[in-house]
Amino acid sequence: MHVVATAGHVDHGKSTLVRALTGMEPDRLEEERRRGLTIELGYAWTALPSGDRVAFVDVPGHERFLGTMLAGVGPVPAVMFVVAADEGWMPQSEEHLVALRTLGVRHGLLVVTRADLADPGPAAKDAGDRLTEAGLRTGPSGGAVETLAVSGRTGEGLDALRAALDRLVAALPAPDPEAPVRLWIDRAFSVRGSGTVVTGTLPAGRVEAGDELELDGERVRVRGLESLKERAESVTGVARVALNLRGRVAADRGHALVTPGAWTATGLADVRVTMAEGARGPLPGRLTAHIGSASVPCEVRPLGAEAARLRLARPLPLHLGDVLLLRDPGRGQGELRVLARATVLDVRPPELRRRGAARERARALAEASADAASLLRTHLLLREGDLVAMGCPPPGRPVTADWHADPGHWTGLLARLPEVVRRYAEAHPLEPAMPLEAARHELGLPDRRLVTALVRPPLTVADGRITTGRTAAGTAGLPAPVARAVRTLLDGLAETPFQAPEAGRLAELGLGPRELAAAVRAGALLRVADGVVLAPGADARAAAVLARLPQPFTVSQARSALGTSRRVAVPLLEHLDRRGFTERVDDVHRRSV
Ligand SMILES: Nc1nc2c(ncn2[C@@H]2O[C@H](COP(=O)(O)OP(=O)(O)O)[C@@H](O)[C@H]2O)c(=O)[nH]1
Ligand SMILES: [Mg+2]
Repeated sequence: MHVVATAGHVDHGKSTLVRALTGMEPDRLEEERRRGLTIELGYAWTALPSGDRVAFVDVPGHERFLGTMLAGVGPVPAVMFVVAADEGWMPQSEEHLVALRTLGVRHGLLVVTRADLADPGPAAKDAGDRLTEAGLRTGPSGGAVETLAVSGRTGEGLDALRAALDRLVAALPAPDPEAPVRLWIDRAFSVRGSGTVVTGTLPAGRVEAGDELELDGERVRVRGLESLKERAESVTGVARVALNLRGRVAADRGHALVTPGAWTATGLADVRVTMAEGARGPLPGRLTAHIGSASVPCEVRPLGAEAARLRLARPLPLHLGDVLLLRDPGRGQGELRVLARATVLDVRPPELRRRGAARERARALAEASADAASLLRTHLLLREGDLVAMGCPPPGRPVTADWHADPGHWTGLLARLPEVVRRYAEAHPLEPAMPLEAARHELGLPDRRLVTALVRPPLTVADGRITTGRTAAGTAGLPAPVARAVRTLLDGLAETPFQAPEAGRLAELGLGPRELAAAVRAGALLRVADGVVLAPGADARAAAVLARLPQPFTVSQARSALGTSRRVAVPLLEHLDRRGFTERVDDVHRRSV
Protein backbone atom coordinates (compact mmCIF):
# COMPACT_ATOMS: atom_id res chain seq x y z
CA MET A 1 0.00 0.00 0.00
CA HIS A 2 0.99 3.58 -0.51
CA VAL A 3 -0.20 6.76 1.15
CA VAL A 4 -0.46 10.11 -0.60
CA ALA A 5 -1.65 13.38 0.95
CA THR A 6 -3.36 16.20 -0.88
CA ALA A 7 -2.12 19.80 -0.73
CA GLY A 8 -3.23 23.12 -2.17
CA HIS A 9 -5.42 26.19 -1.71
CA VAL A 10 -8.99 25.92 -0.42
CA ASP A 11 -11.69 25.26 -3.05
CA HIS A 12 -9.20 24.18 -5.71
CA GLY A 13 -10.83 20.76 -5.97
CA LYS A 14 -8.76 18.47 -3.69
CA SER A 15 -11.71 16.70 -2.09
CA THR A 16 -13.57 16.49 -5.41
CA LEU A 17 -10.53 14.85 -6.96
CA VAL A 18 -10.16 12.29 -4.14
CA ARG A 19 -13.88 11.51 -4.45
CA ALA A 20 -13.57 11.08 -8.23
CA LEU A 21 -10.53 8.80 -7.91
CA THR A 22 -11.85 6.58 -5.12
CA GLY A 23 -15.62 6.81 -5.14
CA MET A 24 -15.36 7.49 -1.41
CA GLU A 25 -16.32 10.59 0.53
CA PRO A 26 -13.34 12.30 2.16
CA ASP A 27 -15.46 15.00 3.85
CA ARG A 28 -17.10 12.89 6.53
CA LEU A 29 -18.52 15.59 8.80
CA GLU A 30 -22.01 16.91 8.35
CA GLU A 31 -20.65 20.43 8.76
CA GLU A 32 -18.09 19.83 6.01
CA ARG A 33 -20.78 18.72 3.57
CA ARG A 34 -23.09 21.58 4.50
CA ARG A 35 -20.35 24.19 4.05
CA GLY A 36 -18.62 22.43 1.13
CA LEU A 37 -15.39 22.87 3.08
CA THR A 38 -12.84 20.39 4.39
CA ILE A 39 -12.23 20.96 8.11
CA GLU A 40 -10.88 17.63 9.27
CA LEU A 41 -8.53 15.15 7.63
CA GLY A 42 -10.33 12.86 5.18
CA TYR A 43 -9.41 9.29 4.22
CA ALA A 44 -10.22 7.38 1.03
CA TRP A 45 -8.53 4.68 -1.01
CA THR A 46 -8.54 2.87 -4.32
CA ALA A 47 -6.58 0.45 -6.49
CA LEU A 48 -4.33 1.88 -9.20
CA PRO A 49 -4.04 0.32 -12.70
CA SER A 50 -0.96 -1.66 -11.51
CA GLY A 51 -3.08 -3.24 -8.77
CA ASP A 52 -1.18 -1.32 -6.06
CA ARG A 53 -3.45 0.29 -3.55
CA VAL A 54 -3.18 3.92 -2.63
CA ALA A 55 -4.78 5.65 0.34
CA PHE A 56 -5.30 9.41 0.30
CA VAL A 57 -5.14 11.69 3.29
CA ASP A 58 -7.21 14.68 2.17
CA VAL A 59 -6.21 17.87 3.96
CA PRO A 60 -8.04 21.18 4.41
CA GLY A 61 -6.76 24.07 2.31
CA HIS A 62 -8.25 26.87 4.34
CA GLU A 63 -5.65 29.05 6.04
CA ARG A 64 -7.28 28.55 9.44
CA PHE A 65 -6.55 24.83 9.30
CA LEU A 66 -2.85 24.86 8.50
CA GLY A 67 -2.21 22.85 11.71
CA THR A 68 -4.55 20.10 10.51
CA MET A 69 -2.96 20.15 7.08
CA LEU A 70 0.46 19.62 8.68
CA ALA A 71 -0.87 16.76 10.82
CA GLY A 72 -2.09 15.05 7.63
CA VAL A 73 1.07 15.55 5.59
CA GLY A 74 3.53 15.00 8.47
CA PRO A 75 3.89 11.20 8.35
CA VAL A 76 3.18 10.85 4.60
CA PRO A 77 5.95 10.44 2.00
CA ALA A 78 4.24 11.90 -1.10
CA VAL A 79 1.70 14.55 -2.14
CA MET A 80 -0.80 15.24 -4.86
CA PHE A 81 -0.55 19.01 -5.17
CA VAL A 82 -3.73 20.60 -6.49
CA VAL A 83 -4.05 23.96 -8.25
CA ALA A 84 -7.28 25.20 -9.91
CA ALA A 85 -6.96 26.13 -13.58
CA ASP A 86 -9.25 29.12 -13.12
CA GLU A 87 -7.49 30.59 -10.08
CA GLY A 88 -3.86 29.64 -10.39
CA TRP A 89 -1.31 30.04 -7.60
CA MET A 90 -2.86 31.32 -4.35
CA PRO A 91 -1.65 32.10 -0.80
CA GLN A 92 -2.22 28.60 0.61
CA SER A 93 -0.66 27.06 -2.51
CA GLU A 94 2.44 28.97 -1.48
CA GLU A 95 2.08 28.18 2.21
CA HIS A 96 1.58 24.46 1.60
CA LEU A 97 4.56 24.32 -0.74
CA VAL A 98 6.79 26.08 1.81
CA ALA A 99 5.58 23.58 4.42
CA LEU A 100 6.30 20.57 2.18
CA ARG A 101 9.73 21.91 1.34
CA THR A 102 10.47 22.56 5.01
CA LEU A 103 9.36 19.06 6.02
CA GLY A 104 11.51 17.61 3.25
CA VAL A 105 8.69 15.97 1.25
CA ARG A 106 10.32 15.26 -2.11
CA HIS A 107 7.82 13.10 -3.97
CA GLY A 108 4.69 14.43 -5.62
CA LEU A 109 2.77 15.34 -8.68
CA LEU A 110 0.88 18.41 -9.76
CA VAL A 111 -2.79 18.19 -10.68
CA VAL A 112 -4.38 21.22 -12.33
CA THR A 113 -8.08 20.78 -11.59
CA ARG A 114 -11.20 22.53 -12.81
CA ALA A 115 -9.72 22.24 -16.32
CA ASP A 116 -13.29 22.43 -17.69
CA LEU A 117 -13.55 26.02 -16.39
CA ALA A 118 -10.35 27.52 -17.80
CA ASP A 119 -7.31 26.71 -19.92
CA PRO A 120 -5.06 24.70 -17.55
CA GLY A 121 -1.91 25.76 -19.47
CA PRO A 122 -0.88 28.91 -17.57
CA ALA A 123 -1.53 27.45 -14.09
CA ALA A 124 0.31 24.24 -15.07
CA LYS A 125 3.35 26.15 -16.27
CA ASP A 126 3.52 28.51 -13.29
CA ALA A 127 2.82 25.94 -10.58
CA GLY A 128 4.96 23.27 -12.28
CA ASP A 129 7.96 25.59 -12.22
CA ARG A 130 7.42 26.39 -8.56
CA LEU A 131 7.07 22.74 -7.50
CA THR A 132 10.10 21.65 -9.49
CA GLU A 133 12.08 24.52 -8.02
CA ALA A 134 11.01 23.36 -4.54
CA GLY A 135 12.51 19.95 -5.25
CA LEU A 136 9.30 17.92 -5.76
CA ARG A 137 9.82 15.00 -8.16
CA THR A 138 7.54 12.32 -9.61
CA GLY A 139 10.06 9.86 -11.05
CA PRO A 140 12.91 7.99 -9.41
CA SER A 141 15.62 10.59 -9.97
CA GLY A 142 16.03 14.10 -11.27
CA GLY A 143 13.60 15.59 -13.76
CA ALA A 144 10.57 17.70 -13.15
CA VAL A 145 7.34 17.12 -11.32
CA GLU A 146 4.71 15.51 -13.57
CA THR A 147 1.76 17.77 -14.33
CA LEU A 148 -1.74 16.59 -15.21
CA ALA A 149 -4.81 18.56 -16.16
CA VAL A 150 -8.11 17.07 -14.98
CA SER A 151 -11.72 17.89 -14.38
CA GLY A 152 -13.27 16.40 -11.30
CA ARG A 153 -16.61 17.28 -12.83
CA THR A 154 -16.33 15.63 -16.29
CA GLY A 155 -13.75 12.99 -15.38
CA GLU A 156 -11.45 14.26 -18.13
CA GLY A 157 -7.81 13.37 -17.42
CA LEU A 158 -8.51 10.97 -14.52
CA ASP A 159 -7.13 7.89 -16.34
CA ALA A 160 -3.90 9.70 -17.10
CA LEU A 161 -3.77 10.77 -13.43
CA ARG A 162 -4.18 7.15 -12.27
CA ALA A 163 -1.27 6.11 -14.48
CA ALA A 164 0.81 9.01 -13.12
CA LEU A 165 -0.01 8.00 -9.53
CA ASP A 166 1.38 4.55 -10.36
CA ARG A 167 4.62 6.15 -11.55
CA LEU A 168 4.72 8.31 -8.40
CA VAL A 169 4.30 5.43 -5.95
CA ALA A 170 6.64 3.14 -7.90
CA ALA A 171 9.43 5.67 -7.32
CA LEU A 172 8.92 5.95 -3.56
CA PRO A 173 11.72 4.50 -1.48
CA ALA A 174 10.68 1.22 0.20
CA PRO A 175 10.43 1.76 3.96
CA ASP A 176 12.25 -0.61 6.32
CA PRO A 177 9.85 -3.25 7.68
CA GLU A 178 12.19 -3.79 10.66
CA ALA A 179 12.29 -0.08 11.57
CA PRO A 180 11.08 0.86 15.05
CA VAL A 181 7.42 1.83 15.05
CA ARG A 182 6.31 5.41 15.56
CA LEU A 183 2.66 5.77 14.71
CA TRP A 184 1.45 9.36 15.03
CA ILE A 185 -2.20 9.26 15.96
CA ASP A 186 -4.50 11.34 13.79
CA ARG A 187 -7.82 10.10 15.19
CA ALA A 188 -8.78 8.40 18.45
CA PHE A 189 -12.16 7.24 19.66
CA SER A 190 -13.60 4.67 21.98
CA VAL A 191 -15.80 1.87 20.74
CA ARG A 192 -18.30 0.47 23.19
CA GLY A 193 -17.21 -2.97 24.31
CA SER A 194 -13.88 -3.00 22.52
CA GLY A 195 -11.79 -0.23 24.06
CA THR A 196 -9.95 2.49 22.24
CA VAL A 197 -9.29 2.77 18.52
CA VAL A 198 -6.57 4.99 17.08
CA THR A 199 -5.75 5.61 13.44
CA GLY A 200 -2.68 6.94 11.71
CA THR A 201 -0.23 6.60 8.87
CA LEU A 202 2.43 4.01 9.70
CA PRO A 203 5.52 5.25 7.85
CA ALA A 204 7.74 2.19 8.43
CA GLY A 205 8.09 -0.89 10.62
CA ARG A 206 5.45 -3.48 11.45
CA VAL A 207 2.58 -3.69 13.92
CA GLU A 208 1.03 -7.03 14.89
CA ALA A 209 -1.95 -8.04 16.95
CA GLY A 210 -0.73 -8.67 20.48
CA ASP A 211 2.18 -6.19 20.21
CA GLU A 212 3.01 -4.08 23.18
CA LEU A 213 3.67 -0.45 22.32
CA GLU A 214 4.26 2.66 24.37
CA LEU A 215 2.07 5.75 24.46
CA ASP A 216 3.42 8.70 26.46
CA GLY A 217 5.46 6.30 28.59
CA GLU A 218 2.55 3.89 29.29
CA ARG A 219 2.48 0.38 27.88
CA VAL A 220 -0.51 -0.38 25.66
CA ARG A 221 -1.47 -3.68 24.05
CA VAL A 222 -2.66 -3.96 20.45
CA ARG A 223 -5.75 -6.12 20.57
CA GLY A 224 -6.46 -6.08 16.86
CA LEU A 225 -5.84 -4.03 13.76
CA GLU A 226 -7.36 -2.99 10.49
CA SER A 227 -6.00 -1.45 7.38
CA LEU A 228 -8.42 0.19 4.93
CA LYS A 229 -11.35 -1.29 6.87
CA GLU A 230 -10.03 -4.85 6.54
CA ARG A 231 -8.93 -6.87 9.55
CA ALA A 232 -5.26 -7.82 9.52
CA GLU A 233 -2.91 -9.85 11.71
CA SER A 234 -0.05 -7.49 10.97
CA VAL A 235 0.52 -4.35 8.94
CA THR A 236 3.82 -3.10 7.52
CA GLY A 237 4.48 0.55 6.69
CA VAL A 238 3.73 2.53 4.63
CA ALA A 239 0.09 1.98 5.50
CA ARG A 240 -3.01 3.52 6.93
CA VAL A 241 -3.84 1.60 10.09
CA ALA A 242 -6.48 1.51 12.78
CA LEU A 243 -5.36 -0.09 16.03
CA ASN A 244 -7.76 -1.41 18.60
CA LEU A 245 -6.05 -0.95 21.97
CA ARG A 246 -6.89 -3.00 25.02
CA GLY A 247 -8.75 -1.10 27.70
CA ARG A 248 -9.48 2.57 28.00
CA VAL A 249 -6.47 4.50 26.82
CA ALA A 250 -6.10 8.28 26.89
CA ALA A 251 -5.09 8.72 23.25
CA ASP A 252 -5.18 11.88 21.19
CA ARG A 253 -4.09 13.29 17.87
CA GLY A 254 -0.46 14.28 18.02
CA HIS A 255 0.61 11.56 20.42
CA ALA A 256 2.51 8.56 19.11
CA LEU A 257 2.52 4.82 19.70
CA VAL A 258 6.11 3.66 19.68
CA THR A 259 8.22 0.52 19.97
CA PRO A 260 9.32 0.41 23.63
CA GLY A 261 12.95 1.41 24.12
CA ALA A 262 13.40 2.49 20.51
CA TRP A 263 12.77 6.23 20.91
CA THR A 264 13.82 8.95 23.33
CA ALA A 265 10.90 10.85 24.82
CA THR A 266 12.23 14.35 25.31
CA GLY A 267 11.02 17.86 25.99
CA LEU A 268 14.42 19.31 25.18
CA ALA A 269 16.23 19.10 21.86
CA ASP A 270 19.21 20.81 20.28
CA VAL A 271 18.53 21.48 16.61
CA ARG A 272 20.00 22.92 13.46
CA VAL A 273 17.70 25.66 12.19
CA THR A 274 17.23 26.27 8.48
CA MET A 275 14.97 29.20 7.64
CA ALA A 276 12.09 28.39 5.30
CA GLU A 277 12.16 29.80 1.78
CA GLY A 278 11.13 33.47 2.07
CA ALA A 279 11.33 33.58 5.89
CA ARG A 280 13.80 35.79 7.67
CA GLY A 281 15.24 35.52 11.18
CA PRO A 282 15.54 36.07 14.00
CA LEU A 283 13.04 33.48 15.17
CA PRO A 284 10.50 34.57 17.77
CA GLY A 285 11.03 33.04 21.22
CA ARG A 286 7.74 31.15 21.20
CA LEU A 287 6.63 29.03 18.27
CA THR A 288 4.72 25.86 17.47
CA ALA A 289 6.73 22.77 16.52
CA HIS A 290 5.12 20.26 14.15
CA ILE A 291 6.23 16.68 13.60
CA GLY A 292 4.07 13.78 12.47
CA SER A 293 0.57 14.67 13.58
CA ALA A 294 1.87 16.56 16.63
CA SER A 295 1.83 20.30 17.10
CA VAL A 296 3.44 21.42 20.33
CA PRO A 297 4.16 24.93 21.62
CA CYS A 298 7.86 25.44 22.20
CA GLU A 299 10.37 27.95 23.48
CA VAL A 300 13.26 28.65 21.16
CA ARG A 301 16.61 29.53 22.64
CA PRO A 302 19.03 30.57 19.92
CA LEU A 303 22.56 29.31 20.58
CA GLY A 304 24.34 30.50 17.47
CA ALA A 305 23.79 31.38 13.83
CA GLU A 306 22.10 28.07 13.00
CA ALA A 307 21.80 26.25 16.31
CA ALA A 308 18.97 26.47 18.82
CA ARG A 309 17.61 24.65 21.85
CA LEU A 310 13.89 23.83 21.80
CA ARG A 311 11.95 23.39 25.01
CA LEU A 312 8.75 21.57 24.06
CA ALA A 313 5.55 21.97 26.07
CA ARG A 314 5.32 18.17 26.26
CA PRO A 315 7.81 15.40 25.53
CA LEU A 316 7.83 13.85 22.06
CA PRO A 317 9.43 10.56 20.98
CA LEU A 318 12.35 11.68 18.82
CA HIS A 319 15.41 10.39 17.01
CA LEU A 320 18.40 12.33 15.81
CA GLY A 321 17.78 13.54 12.28
CA ASP A 322 14.05 14.07 12.84
CA VAL A 323 12.72 17.23 11.21
CA LEU A 324 10.41 19.59 13.07
CA LEU A 325 8.60 22.40 11.28
CA LEU A 326 8.54 25.65 13.26
CA ARG A 327 5.55 27.88 12.73
CA ASP A 328 4.34 31.16 14.19
CA PRO A 329 0.60 30.69 14.70
CA GLY A 330 0.24 34.31 15.81
CA ARG A 331 1.04 35.75 12.39
CA GLY A 332 -1.69 37.52 10.47
CA GLN A 333 -3.08 37.06 7.01
CA GLY A 334 -0.63 37.27 4.16
CA GLU A 335 2.38 36.79 6.42
CA LEU A 336 4.50 33.69 6.12
CA ARG A 337 3.68 31.45 9.08
CA VAL A 338 5.97 28.52 8.30
CA LEU A 339 9.29 29.87 9.47
CA ALA A 340 11.91 27.18 9.72
CA ARG A 341 13.00 23.56 9.65
CA ALA A 342 14.64 22.27 12.81
CA THR A 343 16.78 19.15 12.38
CA VAL A 344 17.27 17.29 15.65
CA LEU A 345 20.95 16.91 16.62
CA ASP A 346 20.62 15.91 20.28
CA VAL A 347 17.71 14.62 22.33
CA ARG A 348 19.51 14.73 25.67
CA PRO A 349 21.37 18.02 25.39
CA PRO A 350 23.83 18.96 28.13
CA GLU A 351 22.98 21.73 30.58
CA LEU A 352 24.44 25.12 29.73
CA ARG A 353 25.43 26.57 33.07
CA ARG A 354 28.92 28.00 32.72
CA ARG A 355 29.54 31.35 31.07
CA GLY A 356 30.26 30.82 27.42
CA ALA A 357 28.71 27.34 27.47
CA ALA A 358 26.05 28.34 24.92
CA ARG A 359 28.65 29.66 22.49
CA GLU A 360 30.73 26.53 22.88
CA ARG A 361 27.66 24.35 22.35
CA ALA A 362 26.76 26.30 19.18
CA ARG A 363 30.24 25.63 17.82
CA ALA A 364 29.89 21.91 18.57
CA LEU A 365 26.44 21.81 16.95
CA ALA A 366 27.72 23.58 13.84
CA GLU A 367 30.06 20.60 13.28
CA ALA A 368 27.59 17.95 14.43
CA SER A 369 25.72 15.47 12.28
CA ALA A 370 22.83 13.25 13.30
CA ASP A 371 24.91 10.21 14.16
CA ALA A 372 26.48 8.28 17.03
CA ALA A 373 29.97 9.71 16.51
CA SER A 374 28.63 13.25 17.00
CA LEU A 375 26.63 12.19 20.04
CA LEU A 376 29.68 10.56 21.62
CA ARG A 377 31.72 13.74 21.08
CA THR A 378 29.22 15.48 23.38
CA HIS A 379 28.30 12.72 25.80
CA LEU A 380 31.71 10.91 25.81
CA LEU A 381 30.24 7.59 27.03
CA LEU A 382 26.83 6.17 26.15
CA ARG A 383 25.21 2.78 26.57
CA GLU A 384 24.11 0.89 23.51
CA GLY A 385 20.43 1.14 24.54
CA ASP A 386 20.66 4.92 24.79
CA LEU A 387 22.19 5.18 21.33
CA VAL A 388 19.46 2.98 19.87
CA ALA A 389 16.76 5.08 21.58
CA MET A 390 18.33 8.16 20.03
CA GLY A 391 18.09 6.60 16.57
CA CYS A 392 21.86 6.14 16.22
CA PRO A 393 22.99 2.51 16.05
CA PRO A 394 26.47 2.32 17.58
CA PRO A 395 29.27 2.74 15.05
CA GLY A 396 31.76 0.14 16.31
CA ARG A 397 32.52 -2.21 19.16
CA PRO A 398 31.75 -1.26 22.75
CA VAL A 399 34.78 -0.51 24.93
CA THR A 400 33.34 -2.88 27.53
CA ALA A 401 29.97 -4.51 28.18
CA ASP A 402 27.41 -2.22 26.45
CA TRP A 403 29.42 0.99 26.79
CA HIS A 404 30.50 3.03 23.77
CA ALA A 405 33.10 5.76 24.07
CA ASP A 406 34.24 8.70 22.07
CA PRO A 407 37.64 7.49 20.77
CA GLY A 408 39.46 10.69 21.78
CA HIS A 409 37.99 10.58 25.26
CA TRP A 410 38.89 6.91 25.67
CA THR A 411 42.48 7.46 24.60
CA GLY A 412 42.68 10.31 27.11
CA LEU A 413 41.41 8.04 29.89
CA LEU A 414 43.90 5.32 28.94
CA ALA A 415 46.66 7.87 29.28
CA ARG A 416 45.39 9.22 32.60
CA LEU A 417 44.89 5.95 34.47
CA PRO A 418 48.60 5.03 35.07
CA GLU A 419 49.19 8.51 36.49
CA VAL A 420 46.13 8.27 38.73
CA VAL A 421 47.25 4.84 39.98
CA ARG A 422 50.81 6.11 40.62
CA ARG A 423 49.57 9.09 42.63
CA TYR A 424 47.36 6.83 44.69
CA ALA A 425 50.28 4.49 45.46
CA GLU A 426 52.32 7.49 46.63
CA ALA A 427 49.56 8.65 48.92
CA HIS A 428 48.92 5.15 50.33
CA PRO A 429 52.36 3.55 50.85
CA LEU A 430 51.04 0.75 53.08
CA GLU A 431 48.37 -0.37 50.66
CA PRO A 432 49.48 1.06 47.34
CA ALA A 433 47.13 -0.91 45.03
CA MET A 434 44.29 1.42 44.05
CA PRO A 435 40.72 0.12 44.50
CA LEU A 436 38.80 0.07 41.20
CA GLU A 437 36.07 2.11 42.84
CA ALA A 438 38.52 4.87 43.78
CA ALA A 439 39.80 4.95 40.21
CA ARG A 440 36.24 5.07 38.89
CA HIS A 441 35.55 8.05 41.12
CA GLU A 442 38.79 9.80 40.24
CA LEU A 443 38.14 9.44 36.47
CA GLY A 444 34.49 10.40 36.83
CA LEU A 445 33.27 7.19 35.16
CA PRO A 446 29.73 5.86 35.49
CA ASP A 447 30.59 2.14 35.70
CA ARG A 448 33.43 0.21 37.36
CA ARG A 449 33.73 -2.11 34.37
CA LEU A 450 34.98 0.88 32.39
CA VAL A 451 37.96 1.13 34.75
CA THR A 452 38.76 -2.57 34.32
CA ALA A 453 38.67 -2.08 30.56
CA LEU A 454 41.19 0.77 30.87
CA VAL A 455 43.74 -1.36 32.70
CA ARG A 456 46.63 -2.19 30.35
CA PRO A 457 50.07 -3.64 31.06
CA PRO A 458 52.05 -2.99 33.16
CA LEU A 459 48.93 -2.28 35.25
CA THR A 460 46.94 -5.32 36.33
CA VAL A 461 43.77 -5.90 38.30
CA ALA A 462 43.67 -8.29 41.23
CA ASP A 463 40.98 -8.55 43.87
CA GLY A 464 39.27 -5.33 42.90
CA ARG A 465 42.48 -3.31 43.01
CA ILE A 466 44.86 -1.99 40.39
CA THR A 467 48.52 -2.79 40.82
CA THR A 468 51.49 -1.69 38.82
CA GLY A 469 52.28 -5.23 37.70
CA ARG A 470 56.10 -5.09 37.47
CA THR A 471 56.73 -4.74 41.20
CA ALA A 472 54.79 -7.97 41.54
CA ALA A 473 53.31 -8.54 44.93
CA GLY A 474 55.01 -11.09 47.08
CA THR A 475 58.32 -11.81 45.34
CA ALA A 476 60.00 -10.26 48.39
CA GLY A 477 59.20 -13.25 50.59
CA LEU A 478 60.68 -15.79 48.14
CA PRO A 479 64.23 -17.06 48.02
CA ALA A 480 66.29 -14.70 45.85
CA PRO A 481 66.79 -17.07 42.84
CA VAL A 482 63.05 -17.89 42.75
CA ALA A 483 62.11 -14.21 43.05
CA ARG A 484 64.50 -13.37 40.20
CA ALA A 485 63.11 -16.15 38.01
CA VAL A 486 59.53 -15.06 38.72
CA ARG A 487 60.36 -11.44 37.82
CA THR A 488 61.86 -12.63 34.52
CA LEU A 489 58.67 -14.57 33.82
CA LEU A 490 56.50 -11.57 34.65
CA ASP A 491 58.55 -9.32 32.38
CA GLY A 492 57.85 -11.71 29.51
CA LEU A 493 54.16 -11.82 30.41
CA ALA A 494 53.85 -8.01 30.39
CA GLU A 495 54.00 -8.08 26.59
CA THR A 496 51.90 -11.20 25.96
CA PRO A 497 49.89 -11.60 29.17
CA PHE A 498 48.12 -14.83 28.20
CA GLN A 499 51.01 -16.81 26.72
CA ALA A 500 51.84 -18.89 29.74
CA PRO A 501 55.47 -20.09 29.66
CA GLU A 502 55.99 -23.61 28.32
CA ALA A 503 57.33 -26.40 30.56
CA GLY A 504 60.77 -26.09 28.94
CA ARG A 505 60.97 -22.40 29.74
CA LEU A 506 59.96 -23.00 33.38
CA ALA A 507 62.61 -25.68 33.72
CA GLU A 508 65.23 -23.41 32.18
CA LEU A 509 64.45 -20.78 34.83
CA GLY A 510 64.65 -23.35 37.57
CA LEU A 511 60.95 -23.14 38.41
CA GLY A 512 59.88 -26.67 39.31
CA PRO A 513 56.53 -27.61 40.94
CA ARG A 514 57.78 -26.65 44.43
CA GLU A 515 59.08 -23.23 43.37
CA LEU A 516 55.92 -22.48 41.41
CA ALA A 517 53.73 -23.44 44.36
CA ALA A 518 55.69 -21.06 46.61
CA ALA A 519 55.35 -18.22 44.11
CA VAL A 520 51.61 -18.85 43.80
CA ARG A 521 51.23 -18.93 47.61
CA ALA A 522 53.11 -15.65 47.84
CA GLY A 523 50.72 -14.13 45.30
CA ALA A 524 53.54 -13.55 42.79
CA LEU A 525 51.97 -15.81 40.17
CA LEU A 526 48.47 -16.91 39.26
CA ARG A 527 48.02 -20.67 38.86
CA VAL A 528 45.48 -21.52 36.19
CA ALA A 529 46.20 -25.25 35.96
CA ASP A 530 49.11 -27.63 36.59
CA GLY A 531 52.13 -26.02 34.94
CA VAL A 532 50.09 -23.10 33.58
CA VAL A 533 50.90 -19.85 35.36
CA LEU A 534 50.21 -16.22 34.51
CA ALA A 535 50.73 -12.84 36.15
CA PRO A 536 48.43 -12.04 39.07
CA GLY A 537 45.27 -10.36 37.78
CA ALA A 538 45.62 -11.87 34.30
CA ASP A 539 42.26 -13.57 34.84
CA ALA A 540 40.42 -10.24 35.36
CA ARG A 541 42.15 -8.84 32.32
CA ALA A 542 41.17 -11.86 30.26
CA ALA A 543 37.59 -11.37 31.46
CA ALA A 544 37.69 -7.75 30.27
CA VAL A 545 38.90 -8.83 26.83
CA LEU A 546 36.24 -11.54 26.56
CA ALA A 547 33.48 -9.14 27.60
CA ARG A 548 34.16 -7.23 24.41
CA LEU A 549 33.56 -10.27 22.18
CA PRO A 550 30.18 -10.86 20.54
CA GLN A 551 28.32 -13.01 23.07
CA PRO A 552 28.27 -15.96 23.46
CA PHE A 553 31.72 -17.01 22.18
CA THR A 554 33.60 -20.24 21.54
CA VAL A 555 36.94 -21.42 22.95
CA SER A 556 38.57 -20.67 19.65
CA GLN A 557 37.19 -17.12 19.54
CA ALA A 558 38.41 -16.61 23.11
CA ARG A 559 41.79 -18.09 22.24
CA SER A 560 42.36 -15.73 19.35
CA ALA A 561 41.05 -12.67 21.25
CA LEU A 562 43.49 -13.46 24.06
CA GLY A 563 46.35 -14.17 21.70
CA THR A 564 47.16 -17.54 23.20
CA SER A 565 47.01 -21.28 22.58
CA ARG A 566 44.40 -23.92 23.49
CA ARG A 567 46.83 -25.23 26.14
CA VAL A 568 46.23 -21.98 28.08
CA ALA A 569 42.78 -20.95 26.81
CA VAL A 570 40.93 -24.09 27.92
CA PRO A 571 42.07 -24.10 31.58
CA LEU A 572 41.91 -20.29 31.73
CA LEU A 573 38.26 -20.35 30.66
CA GLU A 574 37.50 -23.04 33.24
CA HIS A 575 39.23 -20.87 35.85
CA LEU A 576 37.12 -17.87 34.72
CA ASP A 577 33.95 -19.98 35.03
CA ARG A 578 34.93 -20.85 38.61
CA ARG A 579 35.68 -17.23 39.43
CA GLY A 580 32.29 -16.19 38.03
CA PHE A 581 33.70 -14.03 35.22
CA THR A 582 32.17 -16.27 32.54
CA GLU A 583 29.59 -18.98 32.33
CA ARG A 584 28.86 -21.87 30.03
CA VAL A 585 25.90 -21.49 27.71
CA ASP A 586 26.17 -24.94 26.11
CA ASP A 587 28.87 -27.47 25.18
CA VAL A 588 30.54 -25.04 22.83
CA HIS A 589 29.66 -21.54 24.03
CA ARG A 590 30.29 -19.31 27.00
CA ARG A 591 29.33 -15.79 27.80
CA SER A 592 30.70 -13.03 30.00
CA VAL A 593 28.83 -12.44 33.23
N1 LIG B 1 -16.31 22.73 -12.75
C1 LIG B 1 -15.56 22.11 -11.85
N2 LIG B 1 -15.75 22.30 -10.54
C2 LIG B 1 -14.97 21.68 -9.65
C3 LIG B 1 -13.95 20.79 -10.07
N3 LIG B 1 -13.32 20.33 -8.96
C4 LIG B 1 -13.94 20.89 -7.88
N4 LIG B 1 -14.94 21.70 -8.30
C5 LIG B 1 -15.78 22.49 -7.44
O1 LIG B 1 -14.98 23.39 -6.70
C6 LIG B 1 -15.50 23.54 -5.37
C7 LIG B 1 -14.43 23.19 -4.36
O2 LIG B 1 -14.07 21.85 -4.52
P1 LIG B 1 -13.45 21.00 -3.32
O3 LIG B 1 -13.14 19.68 -3.86
O4 LIG B 1 -14.30 21.08 -2.11
O5 LIG B 1 -12.12 21.83 -3.08
P2 LIG B 1 -11.06 21.66 -1.90
O6 LIG B 1 -11.30 22.72 -0.92
O7 LIG B 1 -9.74 21.83 -2.57
O8 LIG B 1 -11.21 20.30 -1.34
C8 LIG B 1 -16.69 22.63 -5.27
O9 LIG B 1 -17.84 23.38 -5.49
C9 LIG B 1 -16.49 21.64 -6.41
O10 LIG B 1 -17.70 21.14 -6.93
C10 LIG B 1 -13.76 20.61 -11.47
O11 LIG B 1 -12.87 19.90 -11.92
N5 LIG B 1 -14.57 21.28 -12.31
MG1 LIG C 1 -11.48 19.76 0.58
